[in-house]
Amino acid sequence: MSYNCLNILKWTEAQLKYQHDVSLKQATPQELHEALGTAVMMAISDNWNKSRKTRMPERKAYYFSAEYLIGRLVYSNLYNLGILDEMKELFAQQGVDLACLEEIEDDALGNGGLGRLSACFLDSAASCNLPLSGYGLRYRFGLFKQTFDSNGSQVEAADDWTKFGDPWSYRRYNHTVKVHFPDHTVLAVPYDVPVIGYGTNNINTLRLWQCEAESELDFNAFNNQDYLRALDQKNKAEDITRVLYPNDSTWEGKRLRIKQQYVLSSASLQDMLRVYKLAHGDDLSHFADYYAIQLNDTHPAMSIPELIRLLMAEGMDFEQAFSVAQKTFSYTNHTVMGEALEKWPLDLLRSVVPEISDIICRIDEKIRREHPGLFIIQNDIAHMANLSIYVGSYINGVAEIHSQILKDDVFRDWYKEFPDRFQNKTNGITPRRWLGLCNPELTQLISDKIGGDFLKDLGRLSELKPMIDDELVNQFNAVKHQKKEQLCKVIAQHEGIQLNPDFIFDVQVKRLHEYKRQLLNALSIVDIYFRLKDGSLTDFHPTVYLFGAKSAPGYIRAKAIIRYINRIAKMINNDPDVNDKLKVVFVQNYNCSYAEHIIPAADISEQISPAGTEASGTGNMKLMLNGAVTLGTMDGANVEIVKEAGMENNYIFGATVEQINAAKSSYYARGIYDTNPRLHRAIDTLVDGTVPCDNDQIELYHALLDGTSWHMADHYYLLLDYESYLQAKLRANRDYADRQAFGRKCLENIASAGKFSSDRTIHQYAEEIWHIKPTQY
Ligand code: 26Q
Repeated sequence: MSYNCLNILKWTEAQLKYQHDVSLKQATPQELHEALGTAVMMAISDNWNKSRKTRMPERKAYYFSAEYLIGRLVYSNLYNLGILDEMKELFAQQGVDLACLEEIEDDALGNGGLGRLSACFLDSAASCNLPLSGYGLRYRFGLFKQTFDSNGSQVEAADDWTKFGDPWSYRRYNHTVKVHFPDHTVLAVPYDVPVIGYGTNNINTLRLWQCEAESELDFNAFNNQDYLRALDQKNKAEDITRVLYPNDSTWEGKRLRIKQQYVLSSASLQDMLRVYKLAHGDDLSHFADYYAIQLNDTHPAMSIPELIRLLMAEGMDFEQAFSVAQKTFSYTNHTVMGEALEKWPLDLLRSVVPEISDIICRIDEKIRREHPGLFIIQNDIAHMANLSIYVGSYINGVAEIHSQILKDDVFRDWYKEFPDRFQNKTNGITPRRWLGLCNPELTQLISDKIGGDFLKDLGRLSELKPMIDDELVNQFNAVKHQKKEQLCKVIAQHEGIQLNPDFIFDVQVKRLHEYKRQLLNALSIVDIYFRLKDGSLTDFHPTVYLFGAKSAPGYIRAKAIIRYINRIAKMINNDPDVNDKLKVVFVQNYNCSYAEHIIPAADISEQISPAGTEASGTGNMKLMLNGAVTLGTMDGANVEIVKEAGMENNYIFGATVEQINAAKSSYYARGIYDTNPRLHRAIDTLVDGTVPCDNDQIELYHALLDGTSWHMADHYYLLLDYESYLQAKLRANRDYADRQAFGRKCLENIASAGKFSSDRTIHQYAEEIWHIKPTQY
């Protein structure tokens, strides 16, 4: 495999001339991006075609996901092709700095962890030569862009990500399929995105569906009435893939969401059936021999009844079709929280997808007959997770503790009936984007030590362990300092705030949710602030607390937390008494690209959800891999992180799952508030005017101390874990003073991060669920 960089440069120039009539130097970053993208697409086309053709006759896996949080593709694609540095060099010779492409916006067709996981999996499968294709939706608007107004409130703006074109996909109109609803039929038009493997010729495909109206012809109607009706039809079709639902970890039962899910399901399956027939003929009874489908949560679970429907339309009987579906599908669960499990009212389902709801009813009758006590439908509500466990080969959780909770608790009755179906697949992250690309300095340092291309075999990081000595620690600390300097520039530019790279960088970056407890972090910062002011906290190393998070636009409490943190930040950052010790920054519009700047600069990784709530987390892995210590609870993948890297190299605090369960029935948050004067004082800042107060903050205050009609006080146990958290946080802060000892902990974490490569995860899916093998042409 070798790509001719000079050709890519020439093609880029030609594209610029042809498309925009500008030279390399005249081109805007957007024009340059489009032209370079097009040139790269030309360069890879032979390999892409060959990859597709070799895969035709083989057994393959398909990843069905409503979300792909891909991030910015231009650098990662050049990186995976192994030509990023050379292309930078070539452009530099032409007087063009490829750093200008930092302006290009992310492909943000996902919310958070679940969407980013899909993207990491695709990268890993392509890099490991595994035959995995992705199917998803091409939302016209991705995840909203976030700014803060002068009150500190989140303001959302539409993410018009294709405004300057989308060079990284081909519209394949010839593979368009029709999807039927009772009142209209829409076209699902596929856009193919290449998934370029790292260190291999293999290129996989992500196929994203975009809805369009069937009858463009009507636009030629002479009659004005017809024209308007045609426009209505056009909007009605395009509405379906107009926007990504900006929720994360909460479930919203919306009609349009059913339509999205059905389009994803039906279009993808029709496409697979077409390819199946080409490769294997018309006998569909062997469908499951060639194809495995992974459902990324229940969002695409309508694929189950839809496959049964399609197979029956081809002449199979229900039992046969059921059996094929059962062999084909497997389901990954990403949450233990009841409110996030999808449950569709049957009448709503029937009005949007009547045939699907009929088949779900049939499946419900079958399970009630064959497995008394289990159900899909209860009180006229269809439980999509139940459907996915029943009509599937395997169900898995995404970290050991999470998979255990699924068996013990969430799906207890199902585990009793189908114990062999339950598996664990601990999440992972692609080390290409999350180390090689975002932290070339650390990558170089590691490769100087252990040699070879460890990004393809991350387990080799353990070879570092015996090499950790004073010199390596000094080198690591120097790299960390450099990454902090770089981040300071980015933050100065984006937020207008000047930070000092000699501070500790304490980072909490993730979606804003009550269970993730950003408010706990904020309260501890307020407490520290008061202690610094009254002089009771003396041995404190200067620290900047960094937040990055988007809130679902309708999530009032989450938005109140953002506002509160911004107000705290303003107070602290403007207080000369503490300015040489304490800063708080909530960056705007946290996304993949911002993460690529923040994560390499972090010293401390805040992973502070109450035990038993975060299914896995993946940011925790990215931060570990970049040499941050974890300040966290025994939750999600944190448990496995400290198992790998050692308790002594991380800062673990708080109640365990067992302890929380034991405390539950007699939990009295206000009792803790009454007996902890410092916590009392910190919580009071929500309402006492220390910072501007509003009704939503008052509501937050009461939710912590008094509860609501639907929840006990302090549902996420902030007060329960508070003192233990603060002590761990202050201990980490003190430990930082010994730069050798602290740097050693960071390196121990890096050396133990091998397990968390998504290459490992994807191999486990391939072997234990999909039964597919790597192949190369
Ligand atoms: C559902 C219905 C209607 C509207 C929105 C949704 C919806 C969308 C996204 C529900 C949930 C999500 C996202 C969930 C998610 O990101 N879960 C995270 O998945 C990660 C990958 O496995 C885990 O690491 C995280 O712990 C988990 O929170």
